[in-house]
Amino acid sequence: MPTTLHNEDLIAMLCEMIKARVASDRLWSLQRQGRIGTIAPIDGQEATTVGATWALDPTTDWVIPQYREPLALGRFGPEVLNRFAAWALGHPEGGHIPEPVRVFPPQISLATQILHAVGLAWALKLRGEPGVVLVFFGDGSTSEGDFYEAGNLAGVLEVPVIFLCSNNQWAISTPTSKQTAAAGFASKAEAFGIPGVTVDGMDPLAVHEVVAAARDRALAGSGATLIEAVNYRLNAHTTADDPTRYVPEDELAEARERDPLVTFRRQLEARGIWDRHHQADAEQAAASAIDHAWNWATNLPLAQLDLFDHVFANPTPRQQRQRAALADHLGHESGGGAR
Ligand SMILES: Cc1ncc(C[n+]2csc(CCOP(=O)(O)OP(=O)(O)O)c2C)c(N)n1
Ligand SMILES: [Mg+2]
Repeated sequence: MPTTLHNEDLIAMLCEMIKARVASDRLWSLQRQGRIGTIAPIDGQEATTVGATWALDPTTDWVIPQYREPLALGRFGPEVLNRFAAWALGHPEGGHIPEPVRVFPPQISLATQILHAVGLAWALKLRGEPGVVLVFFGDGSTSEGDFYEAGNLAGVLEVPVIFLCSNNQWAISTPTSKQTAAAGFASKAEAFGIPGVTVDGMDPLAVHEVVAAARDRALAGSGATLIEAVNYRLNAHTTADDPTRYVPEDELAEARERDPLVTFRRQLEARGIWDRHHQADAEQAAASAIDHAWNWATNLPLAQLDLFDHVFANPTPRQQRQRAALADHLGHESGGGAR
């Protein structure tokens, strides 16, 4: 797995960042049309996600996202975007992990995925399998107990995990200044006995470099690293949020100047490997990718009754009602409860 990036890698990275932004905008508009539920845009966090995943090997490494990153995980295969569209539709297929795609489903329950990452990395270590686990989480998630439990266990076990805190400066309306009194989120690594690194999360090449180093360290058997990628949430928290009520206008304007889609594009133009034709082609390809994902998701067969199996031994009254409604919808006889 080369850690040196060639021109074709840089082009592929910018294409993926553009795809993420276009897909994010499309899902936003689908939500406004009432066709999907709440969605969390990725604007401003594309460089962090893409830079990090380009340092990984999709054939051996694993990614455990929070709820924004699946828009920018094309490095691990187009299936990730397809399944994200299904997830946005509330289709159970959105939670499936088809082999061999090594990406977990989106996680909304803050910080729980950090524990899953340590467990998975521990399994890789016990089985002697190659690969590392990279887990994304937000600045707000670092206030959860799960973050500390996971970090502590990873430090003790020396497992091959990379903790990537995508610090977009906000946890809904809570700014980082009210999230922690520590000198940055990377400093929390000290309590776990692992290295902590802060990086410019608006620069995909800088993120790539620190994740590649953390991966080398993990593969050498030296254990975990905590990376804080400092970026900025350029859009609302979710489609249910109104950031104009709390994000300072001047701060947002300053962050927009550092929009990674603009700055990285300029870098590639300066290298002579990108121009407006490439840009138009990339935007067209991005629109096709989200069209395809949406078509795939909307053409999936309806959920079946086994959706309710293996949830609770004794289904709740609400689950029984939902199961009966689905059975009715599917034209089946309702079993009305546990099977
Ligand atoms: C355990 C838990 N508590 C609270 C929430 C409600 N909640 C959803 S998103 C969010 C803010 C998360 O902020 P951060 O971790 O910084 O991620 P970001 O949305 O900024 O990417 C909160 C509090 C939740 N989803 N899970
Ligand atoms: Mg945040």
